[in-house]
Amino acid sequence: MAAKTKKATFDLNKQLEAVAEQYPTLQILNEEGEVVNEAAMPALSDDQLKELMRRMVYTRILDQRSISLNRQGRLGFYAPTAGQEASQIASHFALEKEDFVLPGYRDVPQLIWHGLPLTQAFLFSRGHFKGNQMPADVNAVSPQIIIGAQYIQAAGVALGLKKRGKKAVAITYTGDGGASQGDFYEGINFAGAFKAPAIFVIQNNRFAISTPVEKQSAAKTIAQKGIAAGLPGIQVDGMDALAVYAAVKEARERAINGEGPTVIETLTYRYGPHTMAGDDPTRYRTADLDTEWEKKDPLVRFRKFLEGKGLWSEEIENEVIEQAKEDIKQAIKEADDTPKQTVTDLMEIMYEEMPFNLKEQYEIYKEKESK
Ligand SMILES: Cc1ncc(C[n+]2csc(CCOP(=O)(O)OP(=O)(O)O)c2C)c(N)n1
Ligand SMILES: [Mg+2]
Repeated sequence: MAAKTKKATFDLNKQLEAVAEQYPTLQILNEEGEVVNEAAMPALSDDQLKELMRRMVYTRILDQRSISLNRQGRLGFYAPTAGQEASQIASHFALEKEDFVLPGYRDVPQLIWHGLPLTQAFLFSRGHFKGNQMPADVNAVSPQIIIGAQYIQAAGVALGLKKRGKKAVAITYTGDGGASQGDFYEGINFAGAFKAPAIFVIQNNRFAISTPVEKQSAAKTIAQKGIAAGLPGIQVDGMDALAVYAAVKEARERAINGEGPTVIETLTYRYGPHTMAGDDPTRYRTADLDTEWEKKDPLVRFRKFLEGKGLWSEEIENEVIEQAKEDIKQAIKEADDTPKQTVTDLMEIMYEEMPFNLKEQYEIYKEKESK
């Protein structure tokens, strides 16, 4: 007699769907720049709204110029940012100066708006050590290249802020690919257990280089990954500056009120290649998908919204563009004028006290460099 197969006492699909249902996408501005969620509207003054737009336009120009400079051989490593402005700039806009930023390699704009001079951002791109030295008043570390590693560091920094009684948060950014890494889970789990004031942003731009997000995980959203660690999560329209701002602002308030960390997934898209090192997006993305996302452009919809309020014009935008171009010209000149790094520079910044064997080598290089 054949053994009867036991039936599971739970419905897996129902379980997964019930979880996903709890993560609707927060949107405030639709693609036409119309407010579709008045209740979630953040309290931003007219000047703040204009400043947010100014930063997004400036960052788009910085991206375009960085791509050109890279093609001319005047920049090194560069990961394009166009398309992700709402996700990057509006999330940063909800922070305070004392907050600590732990970015990934695509998040140089947040560092710049946190106070990293453009010249240093260009030096970072060139692999110059000066690009990694944060000014004393900039609470940030240089962009992380190891996918997901910044999530564990952010948990630690946030715990440090808590122990010192600071009313500040640590914010970190990774991508959809980063959310598949072990470090991602370790970071959110630790921060949750210690109620550390951290904000974990996942910029889901649908691809980890060429791997589509559908192949990264069976989870229906990335936002829901927080719940197993006891963290609230929210999925946001990452092309909508107001929605991203509102989510991060609320997460920041929770964090500084001692309520612990939050996971925020922003649905976004990078228009350009993964980096300027040579991947060809046409081999893994369709033109239709590009067009679909370009219609959601964060600058277009925010511009329409501001124009509707009489806060923005072509003239203001052109002034921002000119200012950005001027600043970039100046900064790249300063980067060019920065002395090349030497072997002894690297040895000096690496150690507070140099080991004796390196001291010997140091003297040899000092001698060589003086010639
Ligand atoms: C631990 C680790 N594995 C692999 C890589 C190579 N790598 C660089 S970027 C990248 C994709 C990351 O994608 P995602 O997290 O979605 O971020 P995005 O580039 O889309 O912003 C990979 C696999 C790396 N840098 N570190
Ligand atoms: Mg990605």
